[in-house]
Amino acid sequence: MTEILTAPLAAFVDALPVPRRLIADEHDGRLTVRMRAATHRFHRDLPESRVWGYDGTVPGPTIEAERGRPVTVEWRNELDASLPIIDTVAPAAVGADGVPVQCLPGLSGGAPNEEAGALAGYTVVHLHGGLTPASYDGWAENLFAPGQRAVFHYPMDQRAALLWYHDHAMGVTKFDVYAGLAGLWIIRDERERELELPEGPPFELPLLIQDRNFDLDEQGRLTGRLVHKTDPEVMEAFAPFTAVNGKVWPVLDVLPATYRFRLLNGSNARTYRLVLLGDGKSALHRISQIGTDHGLLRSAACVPSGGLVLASAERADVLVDFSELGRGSELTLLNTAAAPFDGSAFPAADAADAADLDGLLPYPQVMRFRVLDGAVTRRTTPRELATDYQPAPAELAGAPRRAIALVERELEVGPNVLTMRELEIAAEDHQGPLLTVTDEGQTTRYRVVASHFEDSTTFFPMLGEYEVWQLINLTEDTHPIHLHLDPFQILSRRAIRHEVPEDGVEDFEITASVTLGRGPDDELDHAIDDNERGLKDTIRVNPNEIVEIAVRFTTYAGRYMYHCHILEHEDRDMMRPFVTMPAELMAFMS
Ligand SMILES: [Cu+2]
Repeated sequence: MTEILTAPLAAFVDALPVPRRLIADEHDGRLTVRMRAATHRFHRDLPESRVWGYDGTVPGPTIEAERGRPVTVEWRNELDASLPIIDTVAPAAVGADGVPVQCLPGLSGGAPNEEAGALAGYTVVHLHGGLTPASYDGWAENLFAPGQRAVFHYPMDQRAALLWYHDHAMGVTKFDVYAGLAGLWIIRDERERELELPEGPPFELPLLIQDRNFDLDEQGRLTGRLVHKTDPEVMEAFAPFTAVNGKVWPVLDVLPATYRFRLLNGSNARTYRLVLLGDGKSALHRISQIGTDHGLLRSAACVPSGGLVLASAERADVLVDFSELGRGSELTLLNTAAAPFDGSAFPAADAADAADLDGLLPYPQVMRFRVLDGAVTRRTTPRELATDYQPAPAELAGAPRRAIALVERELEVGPNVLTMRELEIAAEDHQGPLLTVTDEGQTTRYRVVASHFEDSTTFFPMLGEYEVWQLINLTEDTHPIHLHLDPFQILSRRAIRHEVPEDGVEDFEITASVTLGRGPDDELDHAIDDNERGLKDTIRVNPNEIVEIAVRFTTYAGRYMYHCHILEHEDRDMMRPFVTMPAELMAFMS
Protein backbone atom coordinates (compact mmCIF):
# COMPACT_ATOMS: atom_id res chain seq x y z
CA MET A 1 0.00 0.00 0.00
CA THR A 2 1.48 3.33 -0.99
CA GLU A 3 -1.23 5.59 0.38
CA ILE A 4 0.13 8.14 2.84
CA LEU A 5 -1.80 9.41 5.81
CA THR A 6 -1.73 13.10 6.66
CA ALA A 7 -0.44 13.50 10.19
CA PRO A 8 -2.98 15.07 12.54
CA LEU A 9 -0.13 16.62 14.56
CA ALA A 10 2.66 18.92 13.38
CA ALA A 11 6.12 17.35 13.53
CA PHE A 12 9.20 19.00 15.06
CA VAL A 13 7.43 21.83 16.88
CA ASP A 14 7.99 20.85 20.52
CA ALA A 15 11.45 21.08 22.05
CA LEU A 16 12.89 17.76 23.22
CA PRO A 17 12.25 17.58 26.98
CA VAL A 18 15.05 16.36 29.23
CA PRO A 19 13.75 14.32 32.16
CA ARG A 20 14.62 15.70 35.61
CA ARG A 21 17.90 14.27 36.91
CA LEU A 22 17.84 12.62 40.31
CA ILE A 23 21.48 12.23 41.31
CA ALA A 24 21.73 9.62 44.04
CA ASP A 25 24.92 11.07 45.59
CA GLU A 26 23.13 14.35 46.25
CA HIS A 27 20.69 12.42 48.45
CA ASP A 28 23.21 10.16 50.24
CA GLY A 29 22.04 7.32 48.03
CA ARG A 30 18.54 7.34 49.55
CA LEU A 31 15.74 8.25 47.20
CA THR A 32 11.98 8.32 47.43
CA VAL A 33 10.01 7.98 44.21
CA ARG A 34 6.25 8.27 44.23
CA MET A 35 4.04 6.65 41.62
CA ARG A 36 1.30 9.16 40.99
CA ALA A 37 -1.64 9.78 38.71
CA ALA A 38 -0.94 13.01 36.85
CA THR A 39 -1.47 14.82 33.58
CA HIS A 40 1.05 15.17 30.76
CA ARG A 41 1.01 16.99 27.43
CA PHE A 42 2.43 14.78 24.67
CA HIS A 43 2.30 17.53 22.03
CA ARG A 44 1.74 21.28 21.83
CA ASP A 45 -1.57 20.77 19.98
CA LEU A 46 -2.90 17.93 22.15
CA PRO A 47 -5.01 18.37 25.27
CA GLU A 48 -3.42 17.01 28.43
CA SER A 49 -3.38 13.24 28.84
CA ARG A 50 -4.03 11.39 32.07
CA VAL A 51 -0.98 9.30 32.93
CA TRP A 52 0.60 7.29 35.71
CA GLY A 53 4.16 8.43 36.25
CA TYR A 54 7.09 8.00 38.62
CA ASP A 55 6.99 11.27 40.57
CA GLY A 56 4.03 12.04 38.31
CA THR A 57 6.16 12.65 35.22
CA VAL A 58 6.50 10.93 31.83
CA PRO A 59 9.18 9.68 31.66
CA GLY A 60 10.08 9.45 35.35
CA PRO A 61 13.16 11.21 36.68
CA THR A 62 16.50 9.93 35.39
CA ILE A 63 18.24 8.40 38.38
CA GLU A 64 22.03 8.71 38.22
CA ALA A 65 24.24 6.51 40.38
CA GLU A 66 27.94 5.79 40.79
CA ARG A 67 29.36 2.33 40.40
CA GLY A 68 30.02 0.80 43.84
CA ARG A 69 27.79 3.23 45.74
CA PRO A 70 24.54 1.52 46.69
CA VAL A 71 21.23 3.25 46.14
CA THR A 72 18.11 2.66 48.19
CA VAL A 73 14.80 3.65 46.69
CA GLU A 74 11.56 3.80 48.57
CA TRP A 75 9.02 3.20 45.82
CA ARG A 76 5.71 4.61 47.08
CA ASN A 77 2.60 3.57 45.29
CA GLU A 78 0.35 6.63 45.57
CA LEU A 79 -1.74 5.84 42.48
CA ASP A 80 -5.19 7.07 43.47
CA ALA A 81 -7.00 6.87 40.13
CA SER A 82 -7.90 4.00 37.83
CA LEU A 83 -5.85 3.04 34.78
CA PRO A 84 -5.62 6.22 32.68
CA ILE A 85 -5.67 4.48 29.30
CA ILE A 86 -8.42 2.94 27.17
CA ASP A 87 -7.66 -0.60 26.14
CA THR A 88 -9.59 -1.90 23.17
CA VAL A 89 -9.60 -4.56 20.49
CA ALA A 90 -10.89 -3.14 17.22
CA PRO A 91 -13.47 -5.44 15.55
CA ALA A 92 -11.43 -5.61 12.32
CA ALA A 93 -7.76 -5.21 11.48
CA VAL A 94 -8.54 -2.92 8.54
CA GLY A 95 -11.21 -0.22 8.42
CA ALA A 96 -13.74 0.41 5.63
CA ASP A 97 -11.28 2.86 4.04
CA GLY A 98 -8.70 0.10 3.70
CA VAL A 99 -6.40 1.60 6.32
CA PRO A 100 -5.19 -0.74 9.11
CA VAL A 101 -6.85 0.45 12.31
CA GLN A 102 -3.58 0.47 14.25
CA CYS A 103 -2.35 3.30 12.00
CA LEU A 104 -5.22 5.51 13.16
CA PRO A 105 -6.12 7.27 16.39
CA GLY A 106 -9.38 6.51 18.17
CA LEU A 107 -10.99 3.20 19.07
CA SER A 108 -11.86 2.19 15.45
CA GLY A 109 -15.16 0.70 16.59
CA GLY A 110 -13.66 -1.21 19.50
CA ALA A 111 -15.41 -1.21 22.87
CA PRO A 112 -13.39 0.02 25.82
CA ASN A 113 -12.17 -2.90 27.91
CA GLU A 114 -14.03 -2.23 31.15
CA GLU A 115 -11.95 -4.59 33.25
CA ALA A 116 -8.81 -2.73 32.20
CA GLY A 117 -10.45 0.65 32.75
CA ALA A 118 -11.33 -0.34 36.31
CA LEU A 119 -7.81 -1.49 37.20
CA ALA A 120 -6.39 0.08 40.31
CA GLY A 121 -2.66 0.66 40.26
CA TYR A 122 -1.08 -2.66 41.21
CA THR A 123 2.60 -2.24 40.55
CA VAL A 124 6.04 -3.73 41.05
CA VAL A 125 9.22 -1.96 40.00
CA HIS A 126 11.97 -3.73 38.05
CA LEU A 127 15.34 -2.14 37.40
CA HIS A 128 16.08 -3.49 33.92
CA GLY A 129 19.78 -4.33 33.61
CA GLY A 130 20.39 -4.15 37.34
CA LEU A 131 22.55 -6.71 39.12
CA THR A 132 20.00 -6.78 41.89
CA PRO A 133 19.36 -9.29 44.71
CA ALA A 134 16.26 -11.33 43.91
CA SER A 135 14.19 -9.80 46.70
CA TYR A 136 14.56 -6.35 45.09
CA ASP A 137 14.39 -7.41 41.46
CA GLY A 138 10.66 -6.89 41.10
CA TRP A 139 9.21 -10.39 40.80
CA ALA A 140 6.08 -9.90 38.66
CA GLU A 141 3.72 -11.38 41.24
CA ASN A 142 5.03 -9.48 44.27
CA LEU A 143 2.69 -6.57 43.75
CA PHE A 144 2.26 -3.52 45.85
CA ALA A 145 -1.14 -1.88 45.85
CA PRO A 146 -2.03 1.80 46.08
CA GLY A 147 -1.09 2.99 49.56
CA GLN A 148 1.68 0.39 49.88
CA ARG A 149 5.39 0.95 49.47
CA ALA A 150 8.52 -1.09 48.91
CA VAL A 151 12.10 -0.25 49.89
CA PHE A 152 14.52 -1.76 47.39
CA HIS A 153 18.31 -1.81 47.80
CA TYR A 154 20.39 -1.61 44.63
CA PRO A 155 24.07 -2.50 45.20
CA MET A 156 25.25 -0.73 42.00
CA ASP A 157 28.20 -3.10 41.94
CA GLN A 158 28.28 -3.15 38.14
CA ARG A 159 29.83 -1.29 35.22
CA ALA A 160 28.53 2.02 33.90
CA ALA A 161 25.48 1.61 31.69
CA LEU A 162 22.07 2.99 30.82
CA LEU A 163 19.47 0.96 32.68
CA TRP A 164 15.80 1.71 33.04
CA TYR A 165 13.21 1.16 35.70
CA HIS A 166 9.68 0.24 34.77
CA ASP A 167 6.63 -1.52 36.01
CA HIS A 168 6.57 -5.33 35.77
CA ALA A 169 3.16 -6.29 37.21
CA MET A 170 1.96 -9.75 36.25
CA GLY A 171 -0.39 -9.69 33.25
CA VAL A 172 -0.68 -5.89 33.07
CA THR A 173 2.87 -4.67 32.43
CA LYS A 174 1.68 -3.59 28.95
CA PHE A 175 -0.86 -1.21 30.51
CA ASP A 176 1.29 0.11 33.35
CA VAL A 177 4.28 0.96 31.15
CA TYR A 178 2.03 2.41 28.44
CA ALA A 179 0.36 4.60 31.10
CA GLY A 180 3.79 6.10 31.78
CA LEU A 181 5.53 3.99 34.44
CA ALA A 182 9.07 4.04 33.01
CA GLY A 183 12.22 6.04 33.66
CA LEU A 184 15.94 5.93 32.97
CA TRP A 185 18.74 5.00 35.37
CA ILE A 186 22.34 5.80 34.50
CA ILE A 187 25.31 4.22 36.27
CA ARG A 188 28.62 6.07 35.90
CA ASP A 189 32.17 4.85 36.52
CA GLU A 190 35.83 5.80 36.30
CA ARG A 191 36.45 4.15 32.94
CA GLU A 192 33.93 6.44 31.27
CA ARG A 193 35.53 9.47 32.96
CA GLU A 194 39.01 8.42 31.77
CA LEU A 195 37.59 8.46 28.27
CA GLU A 196 36.21 11.97 28.91
CA LEU A 197 32.79 11.09 27.64
CA PRO A 198 30.17 13.83 28.00
CA GLU A 199 28.25 13.56 31.25
CA GLY A 200 24.92 15.35 31.63
CA PRO A 201 23.35 18.11 29.54
CA PRO A 202 23.89 19.75 27.20
CA PHE A 203 26.21 17.24 25.48
CA GLU A 204 24.86 14.03 26.99
CA LEU A 205 21.11 13.54 26.60
CA PRO A 206 18.84 10.53 27.00
CA LEU A 207 16.39 9.66 24.22
CA LEU A 208 13.61 7.40 25.46
CA ILE A 209 11.55 6.36 22.45
CA GLN A 210 7.96 5.11 22.83
CA ASP A 211 5.02 4.84 20.44
CA ARG A 212 1.68 6.13 21.68
CA ASN A 213 -1.89 6.52 20.42
CA PHE A 214 -4.76 8.77 21.46
CA ASP A 215 -8.55 8.79 21.38
CA LEU A 216 -10.78 11.01 19.21
CA ASP A 217 -13.83 13.01 20.25
CA GLU A 218 -17.14 13.02 18.36
CA GLN A 219 -15.83 15.69 15.98
CA GLY A 220 -12.81 13.51 15.20
CA ARG A 221 -10.36 15.67 17.14
CA LEU A 222 -7.58 14.12 19.18
CA THR A 223 -8.47 14.17 22.88
CA GLY A 224 -5.11 13.25 24.38
CA ARG A 225 -6.64 10.22 26.10
CA LEU A 226 -4.12 7.36 25.76
CA VAL A 227 -5.39 4.41 23.72
CA HIS A 228 -3.89 0.92 23.76
CA LYS A 229 -5.44 -0.64 20.65
CA THR A 230 -4.96 -4.08 19.18
CA ASP A 231 -6.91 -5.88 16.46
CA PRO A 232 -8.09 -9.44 15.77
CA GLU A 233 -5.00 -10.21 13.71
CA VAL A 234 -2.28 -8.39 15.65
CA MET A 235 -2.18 -8.92 19.42
CA GLU A 236 0.52 -6.27 20.00
CA ALA A 237 -0.35 -2.55 20.16
CA PHE A 238 1.63 -0.62 17.55
CA ALA A 239 0.79 3.03 18.04
CA PRO A 240 1.16 5.57 15.21
CA PHE A 241 2.84 8.45 17.07
CA THR A 242 6.41 8.34 18.34
CA ALA A 243 7.23 10.19 21.55
CA VAL A 244 10.79 10.93 22.60
CA ASN A 245 11.16 11.75 26.31
CA GLY A 246 7.38 12.16 26.36
CA LYS A 247 6.89 14.50 23.36
CA VAL A 248 5.61 13.43 19.96
CA TRP A 249 8.19 14.14 17.20
CA PRO A 250 10.25 16.73 19.09
CA VAL A 251 13.09 18.90 17.84
CA LEU A 252 16.44 19.50 19.51
CA ASP A 253 18.62 22.53 18.83
CA VAL A 254 22.26 21.46 18.88
CA LEU A 255 25.59 23.25 18.73
CA PRO A 256 28.13 22.28 16.05
CA ALA A 257 29.63 19.73 18.44
CA THR A 258 29.74 16.05 19.30
CA TYR A 259 26.80 14.87 21.36
CA ARG A 260 26.35 11.71 23.35
CA PHE A 261 22.85 10.27 23.17
CA ARG A 262 21.67 7.47 25.43
CA LEU A 263 18.93 5.70 23.50
CA LEU A 264 16.33 3.33 24.83
CA ASN A 265 13.39 1.83 22.99
CA GLY A 266 10.78 1.79 25.74
CA SER A 267 7.87 0.88 23.47
CA ASN A 268 5.55 -1.98 24.28
CA ALA A 269 6.13 -3.84 21.02
CA ARG A 270 7.47 -1.64 18.23
CA THR A 271 11.01 -2.20 16.99
CA TYR A 272 12.74 0.91 15.64
CA ARG A 273 15.37 0.94 12.91
CA LEU A 274 16.74 4.45 13.23
CA VAL A 275 18.16 6.32 10.27
CA LEU A 276 19.63 9.83 10.41
CA LEU A 277 18.86 11.71 7.23
CA GLY A 278 20.12 15.09 6.04
CA ASP A 279 19.47 16.64 2.62
CA GLY A 280 17.94 13.37 1.49
CA LYS A 281 21.09 11.37 2.23
CA SER A 282 21.92 8.96 5.00
CA ALA A 283 23.98 10.66 7.70
CA LEU A 284 24.54 7.45 9.64
CA HIS A 285 28.30 7.93 9.23
CA ARG A 286 27.99 10.73 11.80
CA ILE A 287 27.01 8.19 14.44
CA SER A 288 29.43 5.99 16.26
CA GLN A 289 28.09 3.54 18.78
CA ILE A 290 30.21 3.23 21.91
CA GLY A 291 27.95 1.23 24.18
CA THR A 292 25.08 -1.21 24.31
CA ASP A 293 22.71 -2.58 26.99
CA HIS A 294 25.35 -3.12 29.69
CA GLY A 295 27.74 -0.32 28.85
CA LEU A 296 30.80 0.28 26.73
CA LEU A 297 31.74 -1.89 23.77
CA ARG A 298 35.39 -2.90 23.43
CA SER A 299 35.69 -0.54 20.48
CA ALA A 300 33.32 1.83 18.75
CA ALA A 301 31.03 0.36 16.09
CA CYS A 302 29.57 1.92 12.99
CA VAL A 303 25.82 1.79 12.81
CA PRO A 304 24.72 -0.91 10.32
CA SER A 305 24.15 0.63 6.88
CA GLY A 306 20.41 0.01 7.12
CA GLY A 307 20.13 1.83 10.45
CA LEU A 308 20.36 1.30 14.18
CA VAL A 309 17.91 -1.40 15.21
CA LEU A 310 16.49 -1.23 18.71
CA ALA A 311 13.79 -3.65 19.78
CA SER A 312 11.85 -3.11 22.99
CA ALA A 313 14.25 -2.59 25.93
CA GLU A 314 17.44 -2.47 23.84
CA ARG A 315 19.78 0.48 24.46
CA ALA A 316 22.51 2.24 22.49
CA ASP A 317 25.11 4.75 23.66
CA VAL A 318 26.10 6.82 20.62
CA LEU A 319 28.27 9.80 19.74
CA VAL A 320 26.84 11.99 16.98
CA ASP A 321 29.04 14.52 15.23
CA PHE A 322 27.25 17.74 14.29
CA SER A 323 30.51 19.73 14.20
CA GLU A 324 30.84 20.32 10.44
CA LEU A 325 27.26 21.32 9.93
CA GLY A 326 26.43 24.91 9.18
CA ARG A 327 23.91 26.99 11.07
CA GLY A 328 20.36 25.98 10.24
CA SER A 329 21.32 22.50 9.01
CA GLU A 330 18.76 19.88 9.88
CA LEU A 331 19.11 16.18 10.44
CA THR A 332 16.02 14.04 10.91
CA LEU A 333 15.85 10.79 12.80
CA LEU A 334 13.47 8.38 11.06
CA ASN A 335 12.22 4.87 11.63
CA THR A 336 12.19 2.36 8.76
CA ALA A 337 11.03 -0.75 10.65
CA ALA A 338 7.67 -2.19 9.70
CA ALA A 339 5.59 -3.79 12.45
CA PRO A 340 5.46 -6.48 13.60
CA PHE A 341 9.21 -6.49 12.93
CA ASP A 342 10.63 -9.55 11.20
CA GLY A 343 14.12 -8.32 10.38
CA SER A 344 13.32 -7.35 6.77
CA ALA A 345 15.68 -4.76 5.28
CA PHE A 346 14.86 -1.25 4.09
CA PRO A 347 17.34 1.10 2.34
CA ALA A 348 18.45 3.89 4.68
CA ALA A 349 18.55 6.53 1.95
CA ASP A 350 14.80 6.00 1.35
CA ALA A 351 13.93 6.52 5.01
CA ALA A 352 11.83 9.63 4.31
CA ASP A 353 9.54 7.38 2.26
CA ALA A 354 9.38 4.56 4.77
CA ALA A 355 5.71 5.14 5.59
CA ASP A 356 4.00 1.78 5.17
CA LEU A 357 0.42 1.39 6.28
CA ASP A 358 0.39 -2.39 5.89
CA GLY A 359 3.58 -2.39 7.95
CA LEU A 360 1.75 -0.37 10.65
CA LEU A 361 4.23 2.47 10.16
CA PRO A 362 2.12 5.49 9.11
CA TYR A 363 4.71 8.09 10.17
CA PRO A 364 8.42 7.28 10.01
CA GLN A 365 9.50 10.48 11.81
CA VAL A 366 11.06 10.21 15.26
CA MET A 367 12.71 13.59 15.94
CA ARG A 368 14.79 16.33 14.34
CA PHE A 369 18.13 17.99 15.16
CA ARG A 370 18.60 21.62 14.16
CA VAL A 371 22.11 23.08 14.21
CA LEU A 372 22.60 26.47 15.87
CA ASP A 373 25.47 28.91 15.59
CA GLY A 374 28.24 28.35 18.07
CA ALA A 375 31.82 27.39 18.70
CA VAL A 376 32.76 24.18 16.90
CA THR A 377 33.81 21.43 19.29
CA ARG A 378 34.54 18.00 18.01
CA ARG A 379 35.40 15.00 20.11
CA THR A 380 37.28 12.12 18.57
CA THR A 381 35.97 8.73 19.53
CA PRO A 382 38.52 6.85 21.65
CA ARG A 383 39.82 3.77 19.85
CA GLU A 384 39.79 1.45 22.83
CA LEU A 385 36.72 1.64 25.03
CA ALA A 386 35.97 -1.20 27.46
CA THR A 387 38.98 -3.05 28.84
CA ASP A 388 37.21 -5.13 31.46
CA TYR A 389 35.89 -8.05 29.45
CA GLN A 390 36.86 -10.38 26.61
CA PRO A 391 34.53 -11.78 23.99
CA ALA A 392 32.99 -14.97 25.36
CA PRO A 393 34.78 -18.04 24.06
CA ALA A 394 32.82 -19.34 21.08
CA GLU A 395 33.43 -22.91 22.16
CA LEU A 396 32.18 -23.45 25.65
CA ALA A 397 32.73 -27.19 25.64
CA GLY A 398 31.26 -28.77 28.73
CA ALA A 399 29.15 -25.77 29.63
CA PRO A 400 25.55 -26.62 30.50
CA ARG A 401 23.33 -26.03 27.51
CA ARG A 402 19.70 -25.00 27.64
CA ALA A 403 17.29 -24.93 24.72
CA ILE A 404 14.15 -22.81 24.48
CA ALA A 405 11.69 -22.78 21.59
CA LEU A 406 9.70 -19.62 20.87
CA VAL A 407 6.33 -20.70 19.52
CA GLU A 408 2.99 -19.24 18.57
CA ARG A 409 -0.16 -21.15 19.37
CA GLU A 410 -3.49 -20.59 17.72
CA LEU A 411 -6.51 -20.64 19.96
CA GLU A 412 -10.09 -21.31 18.93
CA VAL A 413 -11.20 -18.11 20.64
CA GLY A 414 -9.11 -14.95 20.85
CA PRO A 415 -5.77 -14.03 19.38
CA ASN A 416 -2.81 -16.39 19.24
CA VAL A 417 -0.59 -16.74 22.28
CA LEU A 418 3.18 -16.66 22.25
CA THR A 419 4.99 -18.94 24.65
CA MET A 420 8.44 -20.18 25.42
CA ARG A 421 8.94 -23.92 25.66
CA GLU A 422 11.82 -25.13 27.76
CA LEU A 423 13.29 -28.26 26.21
CA GLU A 424 15.18 -31.24 27.53
CA ILE A 425 16.90 -33.99 25.59
CA ALA A 426 14.43 -36.87 25.34
CA ALA A 427 15.29 -40.36 26.52
CA GLU A 428 15.79 -43.03 23.83
CA ASP A 429 12.52 -44.70 24.71
CA HIS A 430 10.55 -41.45 25.03
CA GLN A 431 7.01 -41.78 23.70
CA GLY A 432 5.25 -38.60 22.64
CA PRO A 433 5.73 -35.43 20.67
CA LEU A 434 9.30 -34.31 19.95
CA LEU A 435 11.10 -31.29 18.64
CA THR A 436 14.14 -32.35 16.67
CA VAL A 437 17.11 -30.17 15.73
CA THR A 438 19.32 -31.44 12.91
CA ASP A 439 22.74 -29.86 12.52
CA GLU A 440 25.09 -31.30 9.88
CA GLY A 441 23.37 -34.68 9.95
CA GLN A 442 23.33 -34.91 13.77
CA THR A 443 19.83 -34.91 15.21
CA THR A 444 19.01 -33.95 18.78
CA ARG A 445 15.58 -34.98 20.09
CA TYR A 446 13.93 -32.71 22.61
CA ARG A 447 10.77 -32.92 24.66
CA VAL A 448 8.99 -29.98 26.29
CA VAL A 449 9.43 -29.74 30.06
CA ALA A 450 7.80 -26.36 30.69
CA SER A 451 5.43 -24.22 28.69
CA HIS A 452 3.65 -21.72 30.96
CA PHE A 453 4.97 -19.23 33.48
CA GLU A 454 3.46 -21.20 36.35
CA ASP A 455 4.89 -24.59 35.30
CA SER A 456 7.64 -26.03 37.49
CA THR A 457 11.03 -24.35 37.34
CA THR A 458 13.48 -26.34 35.27
CA PHE A 459 16.44 -23.94 34.98
CA PHE A 460 18.78 -23.87 37.99
CA PRO A 461 21.98 -22.14 36.80
CA MET A 462 24.99 -22.38 39.09
CA LEU A 463 26.54 -19.10 40.14
CA GLY A 464 29.87 -18.40 38.48
CA GLU A 465 29.47 -21.00 35.73
CA TYR A 466 29.10 -20.21 32.02
CA GLU A 467 26.01 -21.59 30.33
CA VAL A 468 24.93 -21.63 26.69
CA TRP A 469 21.28 -20.82 26.04
CA GLN A 470 19.89 -21.66 22.64
CA LEU A 471 16.83 -19.68 21.51
CA ILE A 472 14.96 -21.33 18.63
CA ASN A 473 12.43 -19.09 16.90
CA LEU A 474 9.56 -20.99 15.28
CA THR A 475 7.39 -17.87 14.87
CA GLU A 476 7.21 -15.30 12.08
CA ASP A 477 8.34 -12.29 14.11
CA THR A 478 11.41 -11.05 15.90
CA HIS A 479 11.35 -11.46 19.69
CA PRO A 480 13.65 -9.45 21.97
CA ILE A 481 14.52 -11.93 24.72
CA HIS A 482 15.57 -10.43 28.05
CA LEU A 483 17.29 -12.18 30.95
CA HIS A 484 17.16 -10.61 34.38
CA LEU A 485 20.31 -10.41 36.56
CA ASP A 486 23.63 -10.73 34.70
CA PRO A 487 24.40 -9.67 31.12
CA PHE A 488 25.30 -12.15 28.39
CA GLN A 489 27.12 -12.24 25.07
CA ILE A 490 25.83 -13.48 21.76
CA LEU A 491 27.76 -16.47 20.38
CA SER A 492 25.99 -17.16 17.12
CA ARG A 493 22.95 -16.40 15.05
CA ARG A 494 22.21 -19.13 12.51
CA ALA A 495 19.54 -19.67 9.89
CA ILE A 496 17.14 -22.57 10.28
CA ARG A 497 14.30 -24.18 8.42
CA HIS A 498 11.48 -25.66 10.42
CA GLU A 499 8.39 -27.73 9.90
CA VAL A 500 5.54 -27.76 12.34
CA PRO A 501 2.68 -30.12 11.44
CA GLU A 502 -0.88 -28.91 11.73
CA ASP A 503 -1.84 -28.93 15.42
CA GLY A 504 1.84 -29.48 16.20
CA VAL A 505 1.74 -26.73 18.80
CA GLU A 506 -0.36 -27.93 21.70
CA ASP A 507 -0.95 -26.37 25.09
CA PHE A 508 2.16 -28.06 26.46
CA GLU A 509 3.74 -30.37 23.87
CA ILE A 510 5.08 -29.47 20.46
CA THR A 511 5.98 -31.47 17.42
CA ALA A 512 8.47 -29.79 15.11
CA SER A 513 11.55 -30.52 13.08
CA VAL A 514 14.27 -27.91 12.81
CA THR A 515 17.20 -28.09 10.41
CA LEU A 516 20.17 -25.75 10.46
CA GLY A 517 20.61 -23.91 7.19
CA ARG A 518 18.80 -21.27 5.23
CA GLY A 519 15.43 -21.93 3.63
CA PRO A 520 14.84 -21.01 -0.02
CA ASP A 521 12.56 -18.04 0.78
CA ASP A 522 14.63 -16.68 3.66
CA GLU A 523 15.99 -13.21 2.83
CA LEU A 524 17.48 -12.30 6.21
CA ASP A 525 21.25 -12.31 6.53
CA HIS A 526 21.16 -13.61 10.14
CA ALA A 527 24.34 -11.64 10.83
CA ILE A 528 25.50 -10.47 14.23
CA ASP A 529 25.94 -6.71 14.00
CA ASP A 530 29.15 -5.22 15.45
CA ASN A 531 27.06 -3.28 17.94
CA GLU A 532 25.64 -6.55 19.30
CA ARG A 533 29.10 -7.82 20.25
CA GLY A 534 29.03 -6.30 23.71
CA LEU A 535 27.43 -7.11 27.03
CA LYS A 536 23.71 -7.44 26.33
CA ASP A 537 20.64 -8.17 28.40
CA THR A 538 18.12 -8.23 25.56
CA ILE A 539 18.77 -10.00 22.26
CA ARG A 540 16.71 -10.07 19.10
CA VAL A 541 15.81 -13.52 17.82
CA ASN A 542 14.57 -13.16 14.24
CA PRO A 543 12.31 -15.58 12.37
CA ASN A 544 13.97 -18.73 11.00
CA GLU A 545 16.86 -18.38 13.35
CA ILE A 546 18.65 -19.93 16.33
CA VAL A 547 20.52 -17.53 18.56
CA GLU A 548 23.04 -18.83 21.07
CA ILE A 549 24.12 -16.73 24.03
CA ALA A 550 26.72 -17.32 26.74
CA VAL A 551 25.58 -16.21 30.18
CA ARG A 552 27.27 -16.46 33.55
CA PHE A 553 25.16 -15.58 36.56
CA THR A 554 27.13 -14.15 39.44
CA THR A 555 26.67 -12.86 42.96
CA TYR A 556 22.99 -13.34 43.73
CA ALA A 557 21.12 -16.57 44.31
CA GLY A 558 17.39 -16.55 43.88
CA ARG A 559 14.35 -16.62 41.69
CA TYR A 560 14.47 -14.44 38.58
CA MET A 561 12.65 -14.24 35.27
CA TYR A 562 13.49 -14.25 31.60
CA HIS A 563 10.98 -13.24 28.95
CA CYS A 564 10.20 -11.67 25.62
CA HIS A 565 10.29 -7.88 26.06
CA ILE A 566 7.32 -7.32 23.77
CA LEU A 567 5.06 -6.46 26.67
CA GLU A 568 1.94 -7.97 25.11
CA HIS A 569 3.90 -11.23 24.77
CA GLU A 570 5.38 -11.24 28.24
CA ASP A 571 1.93 -10.58 29.72
CA ARG A 572 0.52 -13.58 27.86
CA ASP A 573 2.92 -16.24 29.00
CA MET A 574 6.11 -15.54 27.05
CA MET A 575 7.92 -15.47 30.38
CA ARG A 576 9.55 -18.11 32.57
CA PRO A 577 11.38 -18.30 35.91
CA PHE A 578 14.91 -19.48 36.62
CA VAL A 579 16.64 -19.97 39.96
CA THR A 580 20.31 -19.20 40.39
CA MET A 581 22.05 -21.39 42.99
CA PRO A 582 25.45 -21.47 44.69
CA ALA A 583 27.30 -24.60 43.53
CA GLU A 584 27.67 -26.06 47.01
CA LEU A 585 23.90 -26.05 47.53
CA MET A 586 23.19 -27.98 44.33
CA ALA A 587 23.99 -31.30 46.01
CA PHE A 588 21.18 -30.71 48.47
CA MET A 589 18.52 -29.98 45.85
CA SER A 590 16.33 -33.03 45.43
CU1 LIG B 1 7.82 -11.95 21.83
